[in-house]
Amino acid sequence: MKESPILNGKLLRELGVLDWGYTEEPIPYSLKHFEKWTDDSLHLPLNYLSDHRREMRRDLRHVFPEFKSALVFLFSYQSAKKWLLDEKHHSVAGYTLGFEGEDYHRALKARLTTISESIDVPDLKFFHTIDAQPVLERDLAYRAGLGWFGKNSMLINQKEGSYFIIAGLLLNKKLPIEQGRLDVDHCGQCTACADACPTDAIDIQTRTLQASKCISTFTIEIFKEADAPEGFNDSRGEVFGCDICQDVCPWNRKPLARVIGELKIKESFSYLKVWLFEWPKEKLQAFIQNESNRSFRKKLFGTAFDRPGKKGWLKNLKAKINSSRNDL
Ligand code: B12
Ligand code: SF4
Ligand code: SF4
Repeated sequence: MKESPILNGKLLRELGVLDWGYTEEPIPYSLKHFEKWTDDSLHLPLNYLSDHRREMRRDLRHVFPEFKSALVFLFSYQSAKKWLLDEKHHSVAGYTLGFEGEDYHRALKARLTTISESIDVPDLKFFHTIDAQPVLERDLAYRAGLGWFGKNSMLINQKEGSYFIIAGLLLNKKLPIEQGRLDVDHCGQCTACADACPTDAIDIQTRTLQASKCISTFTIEIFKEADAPEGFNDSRGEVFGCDICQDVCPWNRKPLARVIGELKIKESFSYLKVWLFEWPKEKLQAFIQNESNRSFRKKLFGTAFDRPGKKGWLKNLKAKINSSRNDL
């Protein structure tokens, strides 16, 4: 990770930052790709990408009018990922357990606040962007020199792969930091991600997905109403999110091989380990069936898992009942 007198490198490492970058550019370089994607309706059923917030994504000043620069951080979930790949479990996305079981929106907001408090620049204002804001965050990280857009559409960092969450601090001042140098494509002739995707969601020409085909959409975003995309039952038993197109990416091999340490889960979320790694599917289903939606969501509050609620979880588990991981 690079060093700067403005940022405390030791603190960043303690907070799980793999790398960081800086940009003064408010307009996404890949905007036309995003606009074509939504014009072609490839985002559906994710309507929040084409409503009034589509316009806001064109320029960071629509989100934070005082914008002059941004610091962008890559927060690791590599250790959770390594653990998940090594253990027998219900298959869940790595990010869900990457922040000690806490929902990353909450966990990273706190970490960004800690970072901002450590920056000693007078009258500096901060605006946090972590997933939920109308900001093209992969492009923000690209502009900050943190990686390239892989064919699986992930932002990939040459040294650290793609198992990280992108979070940004938009600032009202320029900082004495060199802007990131734009990375170039390192995918070459590889097509492993598109070949491995069980639902054929990836278009390697445009480096985007058909959102309606992605297991992540089906299991996290549209949890109640949709049918499983074709090919879902050929997956590894994904019950919450999907990392397949990252797990096969050669750029994630070295970073995972470097990971040491155990999976850390906060004491208050320790039940997750039991539910997800000790109970067989039938036991988890029966448990959820006996809960009211309210009490089930209350139990999961603060984790990444509460969003689909009882109905969504039962749908996710049921869709996999005949899968190859039926022995779980
Ligand atoms: C909507 C969304 C989804 C949707 C759609 C995903 C998609 N690929 O668009 C769904 C629900 C499917 C999804 C799934 C996941 N998501 Co998501 N998602 C988002 C969200 C909210 C918006 C993304 C978006 O605008 N997509 C529209 C497409 C067109 O834009 P894009 O993905 O940024 O792609 C850019 C490049 O591909 C480029 N581009 C496109 N074509 C071309 C062609 C060329 C030649 C070039 C050079 C560039 C280029 O332009 C695009 C626009 O900038 C962002 C957070 C945010 N605010 O940005 C997180 C985000 C993209 N997701 C993230 C994650 C972690 C995931 C999952 C791994 C979660 C999981 N395990 O289930 C999966 C991964 C699936 C995948 N392979 O993308 C991370 C990605 C981190 C990273 N390393 O890239 C983000 C950035 C959240 C965050 N703050 O960290 N997600
Ligand atoms: S996350 Fe899974 S379903 Fe979505 S594109 Fe990647 S491999 Fe395909
Ligand atoms: S699997 Fe291959 S093609 Fe896909 S993102 Fe990784 S390097 Fe690029």
